[in-house]
Amino acid sequence: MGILIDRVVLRQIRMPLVHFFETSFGRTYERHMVLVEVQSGGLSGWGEVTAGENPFYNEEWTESAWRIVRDYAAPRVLNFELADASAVDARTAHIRGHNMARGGLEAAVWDLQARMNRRPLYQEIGGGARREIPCGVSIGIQNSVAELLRKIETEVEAGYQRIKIKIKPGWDVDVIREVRRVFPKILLMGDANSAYTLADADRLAALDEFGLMMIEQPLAHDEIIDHVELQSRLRTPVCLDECIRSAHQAAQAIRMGACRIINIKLGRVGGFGEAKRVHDVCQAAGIPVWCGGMLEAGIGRAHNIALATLPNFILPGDVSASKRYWTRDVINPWVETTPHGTIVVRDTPGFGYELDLEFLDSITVRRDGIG
Ligand code: OSB
Ligand code: MG
Repeated sequence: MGILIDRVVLRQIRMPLVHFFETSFGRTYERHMVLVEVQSGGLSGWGEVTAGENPFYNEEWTESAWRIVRDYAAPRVLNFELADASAVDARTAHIRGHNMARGGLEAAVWDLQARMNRRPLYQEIGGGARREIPCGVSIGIQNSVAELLRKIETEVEAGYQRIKIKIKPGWDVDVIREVRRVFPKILLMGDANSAYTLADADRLAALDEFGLMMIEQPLAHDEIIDHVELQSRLRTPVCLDECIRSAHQAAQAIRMGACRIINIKLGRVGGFGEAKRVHDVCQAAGIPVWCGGMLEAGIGRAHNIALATLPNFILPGDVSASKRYWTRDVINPWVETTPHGTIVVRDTPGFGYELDLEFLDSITVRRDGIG
């Protein structure tokens, strides 16, 4: 028995962040995300599009996501007999790019299928290798090093297993030296979000002495070949984020030696189907992966937790507690971490949390129904 989706409802929600989040490409104070609800015979599945507010991390942003889901992706799954959720990916594969928009819809159908089968989403996608997922935090660029050190201390005390700090030219070697002086033993890494070029290789090699777990996406978002040369000049493992949009690109990057670790983001690769294929390619090659984040609200966070139960997600990821970002989350309970820096995977059907529909309505700024 397949899945027949009779209606797709889109919402745009607005959620101010507890604290601004700054990367090498800019500061975010407030998130605007698109939520996708797919309906079938009285049941609903939910997805969250992880695109940012501006086309700076990749080409997508809130507005493009809205248009792509409404005008191109949703019409491809509506009133069409899908064999199962894994069919959604291929139904929208003719859309060039816009993986986050495609992935928001795809994830919603997986959630719907899990609810139809009364199973937790992590089981539906073939996960369940662990009952608790290991968690790290991503800490943005701060106004001062003192402020950064305070933030790190808070997160280490909360139990998070590794600390990632955002870096860029001018906020790198000296900052990491100071972090290492104060916290000599923590698992530490830097994420450049493509802020460097190969001309900066010596500067990046200067980070080798600080024993970082990895340096994430140092070079251009679409540049695998330069990462090959950079990795050959660094002792620190390179981890690719922005560069890896498909299992094919993951296989190429690994084959060429562009990285030793890959960050998998559900949206960036277009949903659970491709995320699993990236996972499998990495696992077969002995490349560990971890689950990245895009400042998600509860739905996206819950989907990330399910994804991170696949076996090769062995490194602590960027999935952390709701309260680090939000004064109120859209789900109940909020995502919480244990004192040893893990999230316990829930066993309720679908993505595992209750939606706070009343709150959701209060932060919805735009709504549209298709079908
Ligand atoms: O590169 O991992 C990234 C947030 C927005 C855009 C890109 C990135 C990030 C993060 C935040 O690092 C991770 C999180 O959601 O906690
Ligand atoms: Mg990153």
